[in-house]
Amino acid sequence: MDKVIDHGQVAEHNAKLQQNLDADYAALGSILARRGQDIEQLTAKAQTFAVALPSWGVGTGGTRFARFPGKGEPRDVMEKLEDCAVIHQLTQATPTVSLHFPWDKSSDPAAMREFASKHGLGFDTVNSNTFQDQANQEQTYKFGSLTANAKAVREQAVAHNIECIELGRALGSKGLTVWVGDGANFPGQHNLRGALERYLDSMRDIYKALPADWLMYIEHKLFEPAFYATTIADWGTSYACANELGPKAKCLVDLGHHAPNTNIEMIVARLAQFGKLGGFHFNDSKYGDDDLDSGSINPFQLFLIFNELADVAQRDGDAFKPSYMLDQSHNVTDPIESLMSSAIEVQRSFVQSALVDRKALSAYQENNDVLLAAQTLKQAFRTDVSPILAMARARSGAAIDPVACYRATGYREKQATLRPPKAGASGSGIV
Ligand code: LRH
Ligand code: MN
Ligand code: MN
Repeated sequence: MDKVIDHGQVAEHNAKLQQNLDADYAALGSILARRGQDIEQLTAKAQTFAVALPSWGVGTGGTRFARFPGKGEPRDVMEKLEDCAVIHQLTQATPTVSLHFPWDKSSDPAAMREFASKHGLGFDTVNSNTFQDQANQEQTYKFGSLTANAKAVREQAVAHNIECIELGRALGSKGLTVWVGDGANFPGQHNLRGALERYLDSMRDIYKALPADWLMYIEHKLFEPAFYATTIADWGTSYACANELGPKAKCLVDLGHHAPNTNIEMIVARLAQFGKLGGFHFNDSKYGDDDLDSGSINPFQLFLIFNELADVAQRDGDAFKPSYMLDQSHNVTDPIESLMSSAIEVQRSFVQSALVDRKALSAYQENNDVLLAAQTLKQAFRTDVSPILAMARARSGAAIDPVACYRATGYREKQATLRPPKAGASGSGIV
C-alpha cells in the first residue's frame, strides 16, 4: 500500500509515545475491568470504526461574507484525494471519500480509482448539486431545481442526478445523496403542496435510474437558502418521501440541519424504528448549519445519538449499517487537522456508547429509576476512552497523536510550495 507520509515518520512518532500510552491503557483497562468491561474488546471495536470524508471539506471553507484561503489547499480532486489519504493514513478511521459533483468531476476517473486503491481509499456516497448554477448550464436553479415550475429545469436537475449515479458507479460508490435547497423565500411564492408533488415526481425519475445495489439518501434541512419554506425541511417530510419512493430511499440526518435544541437522537430513534435511517452527515453547530467540527460544541448530543445507534444494533444486529460521513466547513483551522480530530470525536462517541450497560439501563427504565438510568449514560459519557482510540490507531498502523504527527511531517508547508493558489477554486465547502 502506498503512503503519502513516509511510514518511518509515523513509526518514529509512535515510538516516542508508546510507553506513556501503554501506561494509560493499562490504567483504563483496570478501571473498566472493575466494571466488568474488557478493554481489548473495546479496542477491537474501535478498530472497526469508519467514517467517510467529504471531498469538499479538505479545502478551506468560508462564509457568505468571505473566505480566507489556507496554504497548500487542494486545487483539484486528485489533490483532495491526496489530503484524504493523509487523514486516513494517520487515523485509519476514514477509509472512504464522499464526492460532490460537478465539483469533483474529473477528466480522468481511472487515475482517481488508481490513486484511491493504491492508498487504501474507497468511494462512498456521491452528492449531487442543484443548489448552484454551473458554467454552461442551460437552465437556472434560481427558482428551484427538482421542484421548479419549469419542466425544463426539473429535467436538467434530474439528468444531473442521473449523471452523478453514472459517475459514482464508475468509481464503485453505492449511494446517491440528494440535498436540494429548493423552497420559497416569501409566503405565496409558490404552492407548498405543489412544490412537494413536483419534487416527488422528479425523485421518482432519479430513483428509477438507481442500480439494484444502490441506496438514495434524502437529506433534509430546516432552512437556507430558502428562508420562508424549504421543501424538504424536516425528517417528517424526508420520511414521507422515502416511503413514497420505495425501499432504496432512506433518510440522511445532517446534525446541523435542525433548529437549535432539537432532540436529534429521538429523530434517529424514530427513523430507525421505521426502517428509514440511511446515514449521517456529522458536524456540530450552535445556531444553524454551522458545519463546525464534530463534537466541538455538543459532544453529549453526539454520544446520545450513538447510544441510540447502539440500541438499534442490539435490536437488529449487524444488518443495520447506516452510512457515516463528515460534512464540515473549516474556515479557521487546517482542514486536515479538523477532519482527523472530527473523525476521532465521532469514533469516541461510538466507543463510549459501547460502554453503556444496556442491561442495567433497561432495568432502571423498567423500574422507573430515573436517576440511575441517567447516571448509567453519564458514566459512559464521562469515561475518557482516549487510550482506547490511541491504541486502536497504533495497532492499525496509524499515528498515536495524529495532529502532532501531521505537524511534525511538515506536509502542509510542503504543499504550500507544491500547490500555488488557484483563483476561484470550486468545491471548497462554502455552502
Ligand atoms: C447542505 C449540505 C449538503 C451539501 C453540503 C455541501 O447544507 O449539508 O450536504 O451537499 O452541505
Ligand atoms: Mn450535509
Ligand atoms: Mn449543511
